[in-house]
Amino acid sequence: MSGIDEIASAIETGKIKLISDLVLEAVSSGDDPMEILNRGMIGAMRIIGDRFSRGEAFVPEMLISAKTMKKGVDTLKPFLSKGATSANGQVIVGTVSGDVHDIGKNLVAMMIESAGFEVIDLGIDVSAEQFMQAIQDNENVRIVALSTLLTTTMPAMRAIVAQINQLSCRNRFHIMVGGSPITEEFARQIGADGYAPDAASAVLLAQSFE
Ligand code: B1M
Repeated sequence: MSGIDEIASAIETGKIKLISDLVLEAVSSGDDPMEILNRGMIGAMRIIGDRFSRGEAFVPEMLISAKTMKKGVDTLKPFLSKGATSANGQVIVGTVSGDVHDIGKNLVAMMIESAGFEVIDLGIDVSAEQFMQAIQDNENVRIVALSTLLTTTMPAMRAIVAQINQLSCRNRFHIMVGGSPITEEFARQIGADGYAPDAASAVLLAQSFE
């Protein structure tokens, strides 16, 4: 089994104690960190999600896989990201109210940070009021980035974007949205400025706003 396959298997089966060593071994044996992330980690989360959909895995399994992935991403982060600067301005990031999924949002935050933006991460279950307070508190905000993974919280995303769109300082920043149920069409309908399907595209979108 290749190092990347071992990482995928460890995430699928929630081998949290093994994951850091597996990631470090894969990196030192020359595996590309982006390939480790995309094929080893994100691929494994897709598999556990499909098993959940078929009734073959349950919330505790999803949770332990998520914890294993987080630990793996923490180990991989120094090899992926160049570290924070605020050269390109601030980006407020959060998962919308009602939704606690944060792995995708964290990846988007990490990649955007490594592209030279200062990230202000509001975490999960973030309300319109919290987004708006952060916008008011940070003068150099260039982008507000909202994530959601649940179809049931898409209305919350719509409502939050609608409220942010009422702010008098709205022309100071762009709004981008993403997450597995989100589409370009939905982004346009709710009044966001852009949609990105994955973390790498989120960076390109953020840079295109400059
Ligand atoms: Co949840 N869950 N979950 N879950 N979970 C999904 C999303 C689901 C698709 C599983 C399934 O049914 N196959 C399903 C949603 C179905 C739907 O809405 N149609 C689901 C469900 C139903 C639920 C619960 C309701 C289950 C329950 O309790 N019965 C519950 C909801 C809790 C809540 O939020 N209120 C729940 C709970 C959980 C856990 C807590 C156990 C755990 C999350 C832990 C955590 O995040 N800390 C969990 C997990 C792990 C998943 C799956 C398996 C994996 C998600 C993930 O991390 N993927 C997921 C199945 C799946 O996605 N296939 C599932 C890896 C990650 C890198 O991808 O997050 O898509 P993703 O991010 C991508 C892109 O979407 C994009 O870039 C990222 C990187 O490329 N992206 C953006 C994301 N945000 C972006 C923002 C951007 C741009 C791009 O700009 C701002």
